[in-house]
Amino acid sequence: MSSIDSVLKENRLFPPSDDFRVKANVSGMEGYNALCEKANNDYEGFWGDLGRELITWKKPFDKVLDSSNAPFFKWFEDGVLNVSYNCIDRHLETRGNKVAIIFEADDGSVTKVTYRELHQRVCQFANGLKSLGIAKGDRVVIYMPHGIEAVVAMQASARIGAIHSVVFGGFSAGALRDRIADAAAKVVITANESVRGGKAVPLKAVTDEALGLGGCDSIEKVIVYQRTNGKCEWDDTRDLWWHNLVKGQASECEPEWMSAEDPLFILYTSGSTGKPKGIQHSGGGYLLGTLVSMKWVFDYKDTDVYWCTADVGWITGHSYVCYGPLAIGATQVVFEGVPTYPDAGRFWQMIEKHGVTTFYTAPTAIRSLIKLGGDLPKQYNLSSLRLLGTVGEPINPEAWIWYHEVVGGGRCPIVDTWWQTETGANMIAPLPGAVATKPGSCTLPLPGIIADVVDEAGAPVEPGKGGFLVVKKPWPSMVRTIWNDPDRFKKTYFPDDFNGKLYLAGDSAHFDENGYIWIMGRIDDVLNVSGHRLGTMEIESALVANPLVAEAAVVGKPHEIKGEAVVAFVVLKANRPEGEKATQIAKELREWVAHEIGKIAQPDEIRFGDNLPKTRSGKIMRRLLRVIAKGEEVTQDTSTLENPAILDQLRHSAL
Ligand code: 6R9
Repeated sequence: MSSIDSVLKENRLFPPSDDFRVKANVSGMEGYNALCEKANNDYEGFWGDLGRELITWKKPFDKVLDSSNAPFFKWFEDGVLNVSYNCIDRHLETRGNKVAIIFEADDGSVTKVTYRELHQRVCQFANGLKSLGIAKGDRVVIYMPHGIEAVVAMQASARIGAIHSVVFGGFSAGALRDRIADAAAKVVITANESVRGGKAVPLKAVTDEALGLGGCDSIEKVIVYQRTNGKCEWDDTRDLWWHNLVKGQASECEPEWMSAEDPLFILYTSGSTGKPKGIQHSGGGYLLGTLVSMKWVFDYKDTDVYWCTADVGWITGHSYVCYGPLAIGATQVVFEGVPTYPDAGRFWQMIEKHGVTTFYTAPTAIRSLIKLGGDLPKQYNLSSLRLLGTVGEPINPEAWIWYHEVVGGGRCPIVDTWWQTETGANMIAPLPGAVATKPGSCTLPLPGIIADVVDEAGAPVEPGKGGFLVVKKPWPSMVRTIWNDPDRFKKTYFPDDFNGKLYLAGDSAHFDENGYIWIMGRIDDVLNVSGHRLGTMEIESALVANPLVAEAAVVGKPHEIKGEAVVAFVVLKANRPEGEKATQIAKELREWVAHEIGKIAQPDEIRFGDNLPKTRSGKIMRRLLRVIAKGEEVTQDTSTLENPAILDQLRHSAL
């Protein structure tokens, strides 16, 4: 990939300024090394001390780590806590009147909520859920617009010990149905509509459609937050308004006291097969991961105004909107809209307006904003910023330098944070007052995270050579299992290839001569489109579910803004279409995929063929499809192909 080649040449180092280093929570490489050494000498002692220091326990734990049933590790299991108590109640005495959330709606209107007000809202909604019979261990699906109520719904679930499963508001009815059914949820919390970029999305109508698809018999109630004046269908026996549910509810709600190992949430993510995986996290370890990273990676200070732009529908919105910032007592901005509405200056205008100090976003957003207005940040006063972050995909050095210079005024460290839905919290990232940054590299693992790059045999590879990114020891915020599928958990993350001992991240990576880690991309059939994980198999199954389609293969190709674009090779049941007809069917198929999965999965390019390149044993040669998608010449040996002539046809059929 060309972006990776250019990344490889990057060697500039950006050490923290003296001023930043002196004030940082982890100061200088001495500070970083001391923490690493402590973790190396006494791993459990290291995490145990952090667990006691950063979490408020109802009953403290005695045992730190239980590996007796590896890879189903348990952390702090005999400790008792409530995550919502840690995010809200424990701040009331000292920070009750501090603003917890500065919410900016799509239209620019602002609502501020203090910790005391948030406590009241969460308690009332939690009592509302309880009045419906929702209790510890029940699953609650949240399909909501990004905003205060989504955070309240998640916190309220955590408060009563229910397990939430947030489904991103851009997913389709089919995707929502699958997640409701897999989790056997009792309730869906949604809104009549969401608003993004001035456009309304009918979330309630999609929910109705999802429930109508079948398989959702577990659902007893649908709670609807009224976000707009838009009308929606209503089923009196099943649906109830959020405002009616909370009316008259007490503003106190005793938290459910939980074992640290009780599940906190499930979040579905794409993998190598067509079926998304329900990644299951538990309360204690997860909370600790978010807190540690808020402190070390985001160098959290009480005076900060923190803003993570991710939607709560993704893991980044869970860890760095709903949980981490609240657990540490921060004031944070929550933004409902999109970076380009009403224009590409929205982020910069909001940073100025709210005095944001810490800004965390995705490389794809940065790249699109450069393209739409590389000089726009200069029109705003961004002097409040002191720290910048990125997440979701590798950042190309050009975008990094622009972010550093134009947004950060050359003075803000950039934390390029590598982590995953499965890891729960940041894993590899520069601690900004210690580690010198290098554009394009996520640099060094956090203290206590034992990451490595290994070959097929599990042996470490030398610098410059690519290999599998692995984690060698369990860590507190790690995935506990895949909901309903412990075998898949084991096979996917702790495969026998490495004796079941190493956590396999699914990314390839290499070390450079400074010992810094560079992420090269996924090793499985997962695409990273605008920082979102999409399984090629999921898109293929959606395509072949269309009555016109006989066969489909999906691959990625590099894309300037999205990182990767989706390319679908399609064989129809009827003859290969040409001209107008081909354009028309391609359009239909794109709409079909949007309807089956969501707009984010729509193929950017569709290529019709009479067939797909296959080996004599019938395997689709995806390697060749990738080359064709990139528009490159096929130089590989094609002698094992059943039908070599197909390559030429596919090369010329892009739509
Ligand atoms: C947090 C999140 C995880 C996958 C991961 C990797 C890619 C994430 C990255 C990065 C390079 C970074 N990824 N952060 N690649 N540099 N800083 O994105 O979770 O949606 O589960 O995706 O994203 O490929 O394996 P998730």
